[in-house]
Amino acid sequence: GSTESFDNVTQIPSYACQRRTSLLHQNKEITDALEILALSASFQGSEARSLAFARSTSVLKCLPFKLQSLQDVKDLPWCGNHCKRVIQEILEDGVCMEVELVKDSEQYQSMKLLTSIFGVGVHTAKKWYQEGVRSLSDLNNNKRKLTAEQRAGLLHYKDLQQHVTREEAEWVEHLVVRALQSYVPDVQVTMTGGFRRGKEVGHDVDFLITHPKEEALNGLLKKAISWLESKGYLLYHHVKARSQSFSKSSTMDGHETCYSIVSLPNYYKHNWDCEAEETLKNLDNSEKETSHNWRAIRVDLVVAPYSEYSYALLGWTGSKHFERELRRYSFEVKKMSLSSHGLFDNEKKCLLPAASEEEVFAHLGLPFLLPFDRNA
Ligand code: TTP
Ligand code: MN
Ligand code: MN
Ligand code: MN
Repeated sequence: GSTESFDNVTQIPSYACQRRTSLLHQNKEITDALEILALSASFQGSEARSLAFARSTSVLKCLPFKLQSLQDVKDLPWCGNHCKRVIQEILEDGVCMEVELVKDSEQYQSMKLLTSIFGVGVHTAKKWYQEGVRSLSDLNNNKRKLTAEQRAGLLHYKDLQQHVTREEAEWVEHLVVRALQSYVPDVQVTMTGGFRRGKEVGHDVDFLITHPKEEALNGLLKKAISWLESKGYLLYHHVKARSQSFSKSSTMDGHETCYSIVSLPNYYKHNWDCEAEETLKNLDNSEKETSHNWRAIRVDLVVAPYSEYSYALLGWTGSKHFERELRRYSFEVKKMSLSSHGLFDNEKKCLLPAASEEEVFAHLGLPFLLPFDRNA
């Protein structure tokens, strides 16, 4: 890199929430490699190692130039010897042997496969791997006890592996808004997660639901779910009730949440503005009877009271690493505890209300970052 770039590097702040990280950057080969090592470490239960790789990956994602030599990373935060070894190998040989070995290993491949099933986390995948499970057919053949979520995950595995496009996400938004508005016409619905950060595809679609009057939200999620179910749109759902007993310092989220799988009819593309049910009536029978004229999409619905909305919006927009860093910064630098419910000042012993995401950043003394710049 040039001298100019080098000067930039020394100014890169340590916490990801202090930096702009857009979706596009110039060192994807290297960050892909480091992300594999982070994932592999988490598969092995080494959370600290996984976090270290995640932090170096995130720093490289905000570099404004393509790395040319190890000199370029000399003064980068979180870029330790292991990370430097990986970078050097990729700069010299185009690949890193350690990463290639991980990718080829049976444990990494099986863990990646198993954790890609909806409802299967690292803990469960590890247990199954130790019991000899290597493939999806191993799971189906075995008389293993699966949760309802995991059964749905396996049933719709192929569909859920495909990316959700923005067009599909917008169709789901239209559907979710219709379901909610049939009970509360002025309900507020916002698409959060990766799509709000500008991603063109996602693994699911996330929505945050709120209303200035708290009573309007009572029972709304359950009613919207029944609406979707009665029209045949719900393939699976699981509701986590609102819990008010969340600890101020924990990252646990107590909002009422619905984790679901929605069926997206294939004909939606030709009939964007039509009511889907009307369209269904007009299809000829041969079209109706094709075995798979819909596809499964993962959808998360979160309900937040208006007073907590800014915190919920910030918390559900991500990225996951950005959220982790924002909480770490709040705690370590500001002595405050951040969650998707609020911000608690541990020294003044008080909650800090916020009417917008901008106000949350201001409470934390951080320059405001647009969702597009939170792709840490
Ligand atoms: P995801 O939907 O898992 O991820 P994503 O939308 O960033 O990416 P993808 O395209 O793969 O779907 O999570 C969305 C955000 O919600 C993420 O920042 C983490 C956050 N979140 C939870 O997932 N669970 C929680 O309990 C809380 C509080 C936040
Ligand atoms: Mn998402
Ligand atoms: Mn994801
Ligand atoms: Mn999600």
